[in-house]
Amino acid sequence: LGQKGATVWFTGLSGSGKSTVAVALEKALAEQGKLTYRLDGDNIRMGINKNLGFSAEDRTENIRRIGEVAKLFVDTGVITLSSFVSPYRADRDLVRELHEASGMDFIEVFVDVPLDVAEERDPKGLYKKARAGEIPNFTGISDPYEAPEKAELVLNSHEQSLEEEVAILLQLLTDRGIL
Ligand code: GGZ
Repeated sequence: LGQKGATVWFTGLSGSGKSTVAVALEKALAEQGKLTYRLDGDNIRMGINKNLGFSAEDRTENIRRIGEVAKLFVDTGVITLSSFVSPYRADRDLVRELHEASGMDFIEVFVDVPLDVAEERDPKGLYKKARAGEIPNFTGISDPYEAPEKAELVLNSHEQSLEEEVAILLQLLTDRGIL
């Protein structure tokens, strides 16, 4: 394949912009001829993890499996872009350890927007439902989000443009010897 794999792990609240940034990065990497794969709720929670919900135990298992899947992609040299709320620090740290124990790059990117910004966006109306008590254990409303303490990168998608964010990510991947 002639490229080094890595996992770029986006974490943040629902509506923080994780997937938007991942899609934009995927496009920029494709323009450089890089093979990428994007893991998100649509291809994971609908498939391999469709038996999991949003209890703490299920989120932990969701993230563990995604981490293992990401590793398989990295093993083949693919740059894997993962976008999940992944609210628990211990779960993200486990995925980091899984990667690092195999000499694989794990780049944690905290998509940091204030709750009120994410809630204002509410693209799927989920915050409104969560406030109304219709969705239990909703991250940020009735369930915790543990912000990263050692993320490789913090993006403030309410203050930075998508172009700026992609440029920063490409630079980071270059500095890490992945590009
Ligand atoms: C958080 C929830 C919940 C609850 C459904 N809490 O904006 P979205 O819709 O597309 O992103 C959220 C997604 C979270 O799934 P993840 O697999 O990323 O979560 S975790 O990493 O915590 O396992 C949201 C929707 O699913 N959603 N119920 N209770 N987000």
